[in-house]
Order: sequence, then C-alpha cells, then structure tokens
Amino acid sequence: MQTNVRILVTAFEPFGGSDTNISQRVLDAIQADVAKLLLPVSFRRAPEVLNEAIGLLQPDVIIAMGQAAEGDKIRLERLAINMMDSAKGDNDGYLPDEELICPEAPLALKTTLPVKPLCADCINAGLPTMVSNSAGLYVCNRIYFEALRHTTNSLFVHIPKNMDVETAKQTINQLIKCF
Ligand code: PCA
Repeated sequence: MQTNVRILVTAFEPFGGSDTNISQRVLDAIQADVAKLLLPVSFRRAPEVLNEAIGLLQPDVIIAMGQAAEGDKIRLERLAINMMDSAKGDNDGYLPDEELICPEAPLALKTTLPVKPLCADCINAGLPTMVSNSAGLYVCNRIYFEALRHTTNSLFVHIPKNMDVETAKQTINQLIKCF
C-alpha cells in the first residue's frame, strides 16, 4: 500500500431480522491504516451516509463490504446495476420495485480496479475468492453504484454469511496491500 493512498472501507449493519452482519465483524477486525465506515441497510440513508464520508475523507479507493446469503467464497463484484428491487424491504421497510437508481445514468457501472488480478492474488495467498458479475439489486448493489459514481477505483466485496471472520479479514488485508 502506498502511504498517500486514502482508502475507505465500509460495511453494513445487520438486516433481515439477524443480529449480526459478517461485514461489520470484519470491519471491526481490520487494523490497517484505512478509514472505516458502517452503513445502514437502507436504500435512502446508506448513500447519504457514504456521500457525507466521501465529502470529508475524499478517498482514492473505496472497498465496500457486505454480507452474501450464500456461497463459500468471497466475491469481488465487477458491476453495479442501476436498479433497486426488494420483496422483503430494507431496514426502513422500503420496497423498491425495479426502480432505477438514477434514470440519467447508464444501466450499469463497472469498476476500473483490476478485478481478475486482484482475485488471482487472493487465491495465490490461499484465500477463497471469485469474481462475480452481480451484487444483486438490494442495498449492497445500491451502495456500490454510489461508490462507483464517486470513483471507479471502488470494489464491492461480498462475504458469505458463514465464512470465518479471520479468512475474510485476511482477504480484505490482501486487497488493501495491492493499493
Ligand atoms: N448485504 C445486503 C445488504 C447489506 C448486506 O450486508 C446485500 O447483499 O445487498
């Protein structure tokens, strides 16, 4: 990591009736020299909180983490889709129905970080990681879209709910080392 690169790492609060979120536990465990931010699982409030932090911190790189319901590998997300949809709703009870995030924006935004080499670095370090093409249409995708609007040097990292915190922390540390 270059000392002059300002990195913002975000995670989410619990949602869907659960009392933990693995991304929050990983955020708490990270000891690297980065700015940390915990976000609400809210389509409306999460982008507001992120934008306020971006205004204060002016990060060069944003690593946004969230919990994935399934899987046994950490997913590095390539794209954020310009859509919100949820049948169960967010923590505010908001239920978007195929709603565009921003009608003027493209249908998808893509990170310019080298997702495949970053994934290969993690795999070489023995960390179970894969590249993914969709962060879904829930709040994780919404926050990735917002991060990419600020800087395409953003990466969304989906951590499976049942992964151990140490492995996930090592993966985030490995990614941080690359900047
Ligand atoms: N996971 C959800 C939102 C918050 C989180 O940790 C998602 O995948 O959209």
